Amino acid sequence: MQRTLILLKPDSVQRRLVGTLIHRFEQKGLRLVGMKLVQASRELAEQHYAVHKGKPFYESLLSFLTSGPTVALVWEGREAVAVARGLMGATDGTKAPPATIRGDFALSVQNNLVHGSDSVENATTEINLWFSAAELVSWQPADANWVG
Ligand code: D4T
Repeated sequence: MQRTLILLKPDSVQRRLVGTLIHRFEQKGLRLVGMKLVQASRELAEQHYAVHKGKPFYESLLSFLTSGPTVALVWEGREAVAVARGLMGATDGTKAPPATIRGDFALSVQNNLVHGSDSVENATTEINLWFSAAELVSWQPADANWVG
């Protein structure tokens, strides 16, 4: 079982897409183990996007992530990291295929609604950045034998 961090970034909240986007992950069969609404600080945003420091879009990206509330989610399931990335689609909304989140709801590169961890290693780091251990709930879904 893998876990992955998904952020519904401020554009998801502003556009009232939170329920719709959570539904995408839920209906795939991923199991929700963490969820909270966060007003990201500059420090949290810097840590989250540390890999992009120095790139031309870095400052704009930090402004965007700190511009309003973000819904932070942890999903668990078989191959959760790759499965979630597949549900999201390509970074650039114009290149994301239909039936993906970005393909259906985004045209922008920056305002692309969701973040998803891109490796199991980064997922662990990012989950620890956004959540304390006490905020994550391990539970057994009643339909695991059917969905798993
Ligand atoms: P995240 O990390 O948010 O899940 O997005 P991706 O994995 O799909 O994309 P990324 O790491 O390459 O970029 C992170 C974040 O930066 C924004 N961005 C990216 C931007 O504003 N301008 C750019 O030119 C690029 C490449 C979008 C997502």
